[in-house]
Amino acid sequence: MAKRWEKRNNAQENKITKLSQSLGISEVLSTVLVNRGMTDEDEIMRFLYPDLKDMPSPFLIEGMEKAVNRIISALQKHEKIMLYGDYDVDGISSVSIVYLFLKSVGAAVGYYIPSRLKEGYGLNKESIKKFINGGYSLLITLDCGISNAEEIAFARQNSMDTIIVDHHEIPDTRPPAYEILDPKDSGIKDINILAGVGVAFNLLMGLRSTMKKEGFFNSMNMPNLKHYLDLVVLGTIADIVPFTGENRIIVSTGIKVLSGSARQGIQAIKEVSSVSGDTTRTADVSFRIAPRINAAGRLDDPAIGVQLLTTDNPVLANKLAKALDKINSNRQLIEQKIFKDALELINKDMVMKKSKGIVLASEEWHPGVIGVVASKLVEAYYKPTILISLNSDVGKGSARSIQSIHIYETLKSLSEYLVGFGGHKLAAGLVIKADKLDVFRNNFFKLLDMTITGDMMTPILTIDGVLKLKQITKKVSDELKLMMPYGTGNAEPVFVSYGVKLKDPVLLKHNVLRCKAIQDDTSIGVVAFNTVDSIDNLPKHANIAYYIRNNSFNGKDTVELVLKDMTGLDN
Ligand SMILES: [Mn+2]
Repeated sequence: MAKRWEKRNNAQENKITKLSQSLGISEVLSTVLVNRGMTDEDEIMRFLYPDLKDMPSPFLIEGMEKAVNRIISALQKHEKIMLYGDYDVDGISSVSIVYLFLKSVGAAVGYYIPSRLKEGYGLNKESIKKFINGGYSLLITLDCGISNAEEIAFARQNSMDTIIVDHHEIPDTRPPAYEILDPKDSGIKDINILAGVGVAFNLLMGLRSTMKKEGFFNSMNMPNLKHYLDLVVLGTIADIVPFTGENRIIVSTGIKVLSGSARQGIQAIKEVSSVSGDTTRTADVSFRIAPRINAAGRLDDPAIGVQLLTTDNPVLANKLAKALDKINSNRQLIEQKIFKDALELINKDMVMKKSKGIVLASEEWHPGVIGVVASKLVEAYYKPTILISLNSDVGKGSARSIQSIHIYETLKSLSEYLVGFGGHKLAAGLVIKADKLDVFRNNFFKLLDMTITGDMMTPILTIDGVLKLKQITKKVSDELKLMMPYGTGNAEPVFVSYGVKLKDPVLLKHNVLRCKAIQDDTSIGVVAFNTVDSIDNLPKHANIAYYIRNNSFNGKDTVELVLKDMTGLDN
């Protein structure tokens, strides 16, 4: 699919040169940093060399002191503490670290993860009743709770205090909790991006430092919080939060801790996911580990994830990891089937083919998997997409959108046709009556027709800088690695070179193309994935957009360009 190239704000040359000289970095790296709005030298050094000692104080999160003191009082009085988490990787890793920490300091602690299918998202009164009957007097919600004002009021009426540890937007009605820890409360940009598990980790930092001050660790071992980062990194990567501020420190340190993790559950899940031990990458978490842990929440009992991450029994860990792997294979099959169904439905529907959005419904689609498929359809068609899983006269839908369409706002203006909806800019969920489907669909398309104009339906490729090929050296490529790990909010830099010659193309297996890019006296190897299906279709002159990476071949590292997009200049 053709892309719209959009350059980042172009900073003045003198800033770039100045920064490059004062920090001793290449003009290429300096261009990327300055164009991304970084000019403060200390900030840049902290960005290039993320370090745990730069973690912001946990007490920057409003309410931390009061929450910590309540938990310490529960410890002293041997109160029973219930942890209640969301069923995704973020919720599961949040519950796991808080559970492990509280256990290690001798707390009476239990946990509960609701079933996605039977109970749905967030708290419910039925489970709260069970906790109260079980003698629990303190409830800690993790990666959920902020939208459960009614349930939390119910807990309060029954003498159970609730501490909310969440990162979702705070609704107009603040729940009557004992305390709310949600970094969205603060305007601090380095922390209001935390995943749920990042907030949970902050709670542990706050707890540990206060307990240390109060002498708790004179008589027991002080937990080493760095050892929890293998779990914190899971939820942080899986929740697709920006890799900036505190998250950058968590991910860059956490991925190393994960690589060397001795935790039984981590070793077992890596084994079934074919992830190598000592060099675990963020992509391994996104595409191998997280989907397996998530699969349990989608199709089965999400508590399997917590059991896996908290057990120290290697036999049990292996058994649970294998179970997750199997559920995940099943999830993949279901997903492929729905994707295939969806493509067929789109192809035989003339309206859908021409429309600026996609709305499909079926009785046969599993509600736990349609969101993943909707994302794949957005990738394939670049249209706002809604998939609905029908159950007799009611449908549950997952919506995924493109950059220029705020899907939550769009649903809001069509709310007269919906039973309910919620979500964010790019992803949302909805509930609809089956007999309202047609009218909803027609109005959704009409609305998109009015809103989507010009090139809004062409995906954007953000360009970090324009380079001459001679500026690209192995040294530059090595230096750019300081910007890793890449992810949301810290994308791998994309550069453009204008008017290069493309020579000596070879098409390899799996649609991999190799050729040379030549400009003046410089020639650099290029690799392209799924770009052309025949060498004859490769232009001889082009403007190219690419990543700069190292290619290791026969033990030799050379710099190469990984092609992202190109515009042929032959005619
Ligand atoms: Mn979350």
